[in-house]
Amino acid sequence: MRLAIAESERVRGTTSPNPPVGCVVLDRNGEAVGFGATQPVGGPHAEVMALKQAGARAQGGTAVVTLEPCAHYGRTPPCTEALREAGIEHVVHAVSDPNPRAAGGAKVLTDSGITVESGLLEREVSRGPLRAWLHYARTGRPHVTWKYAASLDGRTAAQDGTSQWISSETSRAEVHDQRAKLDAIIVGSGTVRKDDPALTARDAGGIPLARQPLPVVVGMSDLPAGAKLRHTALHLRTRVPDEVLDALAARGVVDVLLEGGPTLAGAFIGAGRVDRVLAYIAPALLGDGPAAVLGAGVSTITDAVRLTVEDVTMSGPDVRISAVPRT
Ligand code: AOF
Ligand code: ZN
Repeated sequence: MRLAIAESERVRGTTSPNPPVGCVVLDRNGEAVGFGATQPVGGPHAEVMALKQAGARAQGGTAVVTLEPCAHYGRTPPCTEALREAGIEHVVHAVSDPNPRAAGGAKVLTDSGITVESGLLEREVSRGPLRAWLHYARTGRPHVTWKYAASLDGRTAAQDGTSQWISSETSRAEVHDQRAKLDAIIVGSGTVRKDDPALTARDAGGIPLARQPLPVVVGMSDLPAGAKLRHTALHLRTRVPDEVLDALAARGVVDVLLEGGPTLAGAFIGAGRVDRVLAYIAPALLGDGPAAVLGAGVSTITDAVRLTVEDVTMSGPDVRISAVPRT
């Protein structure tokens, strides 16, 4: 399953609105003979890719998949059929498919005499590669990660507004890698005026990576004539988070990064539309600079948006914290 997760990670950012699924086929002796991951929409699912590589060695073997194999004719035929035809005798999957159109694969497989085991590394998969898609499948809305960098005292800039570079080079490189695996990045039009970001994913040498997320600018005002995003971004003239998310869902966007600024972050937090907070905290104190969030609707301590920390990791000299709202 760890190998299947690694396969799925490779295609993250290329499959939406379908899930990035990974699959490994083992032959009857338990040797890994086929690896596969979901292809872009309309293309083969992970199981079909792995079976193709395994060829005749799949006969009597096991398929290990991060998501329950689909049982439906969608844009592609059911994976349950492909597994049966290849002579697979055992299927192990991590997460059950919440999509009512595709679900039921486990039962179809069992009914045709294949043994099925569900739930292996379910937590890793549902928090990792399938997290955004599971949220999208259950709610119909894209999954929103709000990312920010701040000083240890929670400031995102100095008093005079200067903010380059609070976080370390390591953290910034990490952010570029993440961008390449996303469907879209949202910023407010205020950030475009202030910082003129390109929102591209770049390597250490500043060269754009092959895979680029859709840049999205949110706000009522026009973008400045010379802005880098003026001709590349989708400009949504609203400040209402659900209108933004509906417009993105309609374009098949599943996994979104919200990058700023503080007013837009406040609007999403206040509307309950931040599904994960990713904070890069630099060991610096800025004193009187602006805060990371404005107007999240918290006026007294009992209104605080309480989170649960999922992960804390050092990112160079910075601390990276991943936290999710308490349910
Ligand atoms: C799998 N393996 O690799 C993926 C699955 O329109 P289709 O035919 O591409 O089907 C899309 C649905 O199939 C998607 O919403 C999800 O429920 C499931 N995705 N299933 O067996 C895969 N990507
Ligand atoms: Zn399938």
